[in-house]
Amino acid sequence: MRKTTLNSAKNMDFESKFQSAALKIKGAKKLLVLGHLNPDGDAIAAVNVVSLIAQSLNLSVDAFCINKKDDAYDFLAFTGRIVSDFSSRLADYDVVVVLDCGALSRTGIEELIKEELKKPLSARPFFIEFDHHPQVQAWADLEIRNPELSATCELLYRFCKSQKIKISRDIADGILTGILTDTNNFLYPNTSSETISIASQMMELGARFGKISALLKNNQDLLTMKLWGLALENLRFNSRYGFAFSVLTRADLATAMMAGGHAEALEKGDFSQILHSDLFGDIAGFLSNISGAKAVMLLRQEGPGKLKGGLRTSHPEVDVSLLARHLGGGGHAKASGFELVGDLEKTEEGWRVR
Ligand SMILES: [Mn+2]
Repeated sequence: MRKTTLNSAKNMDFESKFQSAALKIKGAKKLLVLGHLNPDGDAIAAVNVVSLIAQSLNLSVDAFCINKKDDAYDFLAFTGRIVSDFSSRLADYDVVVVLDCGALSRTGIEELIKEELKKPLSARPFFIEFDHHPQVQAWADLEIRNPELSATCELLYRFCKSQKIKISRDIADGILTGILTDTNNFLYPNTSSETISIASQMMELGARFGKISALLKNNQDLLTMKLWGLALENLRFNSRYGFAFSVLTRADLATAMMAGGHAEALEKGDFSQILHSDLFGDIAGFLSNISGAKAVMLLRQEGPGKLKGGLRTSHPEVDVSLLARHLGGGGHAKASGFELVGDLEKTEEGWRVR
């Protein structure tokens, strides 16, 4: 009973935020849309979805994602117009929509945004954030965040529904791409029955499931593949507790950076390419599907003396957030995380934290 009341209050909250966002976007003279740096499918697709909505409203719209790769996601209608750097001035826009970024730093233009935010609202753009990552800091003028959703594109679907925005075939392709990317074709425990129902609605609207899911499978870069390989190599399984775990050491991260052609960043000790990505969550999500595993933990060396752990389960009766909270972290029943002080060490008996 209590849960229902809370949920409906929450939904009302989202409804009014969706309405404010729609009003701001519709009233924009010049709109800027951006996704996170080194964009994945959800980021590119979300930028597509919002830009296509703006286009259908005859708004002037620019879009960028820093370090966007040239040929990736070209099957989405607006991708060709998303540029890979930002060379204009934020002050030229009256509304800026930030998508799938988690932390402000993932926009790649954190300093520029912070400068704008110092000005009074009347003298700068209005910032709207749509995201499904846990909150790092509150900064946007309008923050629409729901960490319970599989993808930012799932949030945008709800935005379209709520504001009666027509979902064209191109927009449907975008929404489906975001969902398929962030659930790894429905393999991760962030997939809900609602996620699958949205995906099927997108197919009814003409979204190309076969094409998109095949393209996503073939769209993995070397860094990603290498990191997955190392996580699988280090994977151990405790059959007594049904507990699977893996680790990624600093050396592992460096190996993946090298394989991915990021030697230059590596030399500077800059691991942001990996640390500011969704890769760890993706890997932990996948590992939670191991047969017989009630829960899985992925521990990574974030920096010297600093470890981060991700916990996932696809078991209906297991709540990994209890363990996360015990370790000083937090999250949801199916996906949570924590931080530890320490370094990973390989011993004869296995991995240790020292
Ligand atoms: Mn995402």
